[in-house]
Amino acid sequence: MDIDFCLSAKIKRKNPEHYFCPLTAGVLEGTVVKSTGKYSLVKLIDGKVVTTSLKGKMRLQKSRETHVVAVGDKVTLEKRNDDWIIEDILPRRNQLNRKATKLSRSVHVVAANIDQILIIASAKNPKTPLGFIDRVTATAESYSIPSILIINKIDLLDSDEDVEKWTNIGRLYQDIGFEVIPASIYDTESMEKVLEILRGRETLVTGQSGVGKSSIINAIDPVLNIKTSVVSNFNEKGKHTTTFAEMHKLSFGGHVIDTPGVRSFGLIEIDRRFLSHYFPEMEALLGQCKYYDCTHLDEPGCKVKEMVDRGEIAESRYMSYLSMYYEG
Ligand SMILES: Nc1nc2c(ncn2[C@@H]2O[C@H](COP(=O)(O)OP(=O)(O)OP(=O)(O)O)[C@@H](O)[C@H]2O)c(=O)[nH]1
Ligand SMILES: [Zn+2]
Repeated sequence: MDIDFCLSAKIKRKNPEHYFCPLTAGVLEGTVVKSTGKYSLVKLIDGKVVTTSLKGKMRLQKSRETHVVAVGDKVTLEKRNDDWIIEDILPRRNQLNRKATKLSRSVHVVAANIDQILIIASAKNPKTPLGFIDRVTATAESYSIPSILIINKIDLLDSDEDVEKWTNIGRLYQDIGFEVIPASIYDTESMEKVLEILRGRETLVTGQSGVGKSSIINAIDPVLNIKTSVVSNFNEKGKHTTTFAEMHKLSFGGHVIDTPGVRSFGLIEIDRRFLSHYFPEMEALLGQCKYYDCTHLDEPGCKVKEMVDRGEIAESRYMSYLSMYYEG
């Protein structure tokens, strides 16, 4: 520990009258790498991972959140006897929420302090619905977090028709402004592209079960050896192997946060009146509809609908917009 760390911990402590130096008081900083609710795994600055529990009063705070501590959180810790206690959560740069259950208003913080979201879609076995991609990109946009789309398993595309279909899907998202990488774990070049995107950054990886999240991370950084699951040929749903979000350190710099099969990802904080702001191609038309508060559903003089009718905005994107609008 150096003197800078001592100073930063002093400044970050909430009560000025309680300033003290962690070098003497035994307070340490760490990053939450896994949280199962009551207990969290925290990586200390020296790389050691310790099991921690929350200080009693912290468990009662922020009642809308089912887990007070999230993966990616920077925390201060104290060792009492043999137990590590999380004293405080340092202010978050950002946080990603999702509904705790489909109907509930309480939120589960999936991760905090992230630089980007890697959306892994699969071209086949299982085929990712575009609605899933749109839901994640809209959520990411609402938090101003960049998202990158990986279209995985392109090695499985065995007809010209399917190849063309996915090429067009890739182009659609590229034209909107997203970075798109067609990929396969058997194609080194695509894996190298993904590696460069991950290098030195804090990345949340999301995608439905079986799309190849763990396989891609393992292909890029074999040291990690994340558990992979075998996709059933019958229902294309894939076995669920990941339960809690977990942060993994990449040997070439940066971290990935592996998320459990995401059911109702995000959207809880999005006011549906602003939903079109999170579809960049619709946001670009802001102010061009006849009514300033146009919902783009069926108002006359709606520029968004006009562009959908003219094929300038993809029908699939508009359908996703409608489905999120009515759901939210
Ligand atoms: N053909 C092909 N198979 C792949 C590719 N990527 C992954 N797979 C296979 O797809 C299956 C599922 O991969 P996983 O990496 O376990 O998928 P996951 O997204 O981590 O799944 P969960 O842990 O359930 O969320 C495994 O049998 C992989 O071998 C790919 O690019 N091409
Ligand atoms: Zn409109």
